[in-house]
Amino acid sequence: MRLRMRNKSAMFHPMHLHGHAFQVRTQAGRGPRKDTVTVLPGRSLEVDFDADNPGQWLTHCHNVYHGEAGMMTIVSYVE
Ligand SMILES: [Cu+2]
Repeated sequence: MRLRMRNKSAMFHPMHLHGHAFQVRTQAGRGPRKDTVTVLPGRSLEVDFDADNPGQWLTHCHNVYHGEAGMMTIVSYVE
């Protein structure tokens, strides 16, 4: 699966996906494997992960006050 995250704000957002590690896509190809990646202001990035853990997984900004303000959603899939 591929997630594309776009940061339209002027703030840094460390985005976290529960239940998986993902691989950050870079211009050079495959970047580091992580479970949290900072999306820079005005930038976007893509991450790939194996959909091998079916369920409902929270994904959110790790700045808690951002998550509480709404930067939180569910990634959900079945086997
Ligand atoms: Cu944030």
